[in-house]
Amino acid sequence: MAAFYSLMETWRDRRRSEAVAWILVLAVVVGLPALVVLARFLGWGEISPASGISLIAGDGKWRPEVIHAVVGQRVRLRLQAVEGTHGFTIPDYGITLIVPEGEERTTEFLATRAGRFPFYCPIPCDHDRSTPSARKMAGWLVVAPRGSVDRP
Ligand SMILES: [Cu+2]
Repeated sequence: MAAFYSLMETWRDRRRSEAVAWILVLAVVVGLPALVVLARFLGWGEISPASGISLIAGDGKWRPEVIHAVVGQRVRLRLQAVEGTHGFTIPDYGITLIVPEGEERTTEFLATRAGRFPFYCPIPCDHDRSTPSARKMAGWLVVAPRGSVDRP
């Protein structure tokens, strides 16, 4: 009889651990995708793979002078200095780098805030010397709100 009870006990324990295992499997199989969908829905994190934007410094300008992104987008900037050594900074996004003449640099950032953010060349290059007070080689990063479609 004792052996029978012991067997029943083992069977019940096994049923319980099986149930726990199933709950864990369900949590991963159903819960994880649900969490991802929820995250997208609530607007956490990125919405798309990196979008690449190329900027070229030369002739006293960074071109293009306006670059676009959407909140939630990861933006990869490719910066080339074809004439002179220049810098590139978007202070609001904490981006600053120097691009030596004839070289290129890349940087990535996640567009987290909508708005218009100035960029410019922060180093005293030739174009700054002519009019020291003006921010030369300047332009705008325009970040549209999430979900907007009016982008180039
Ligand atoms: Cu410059």
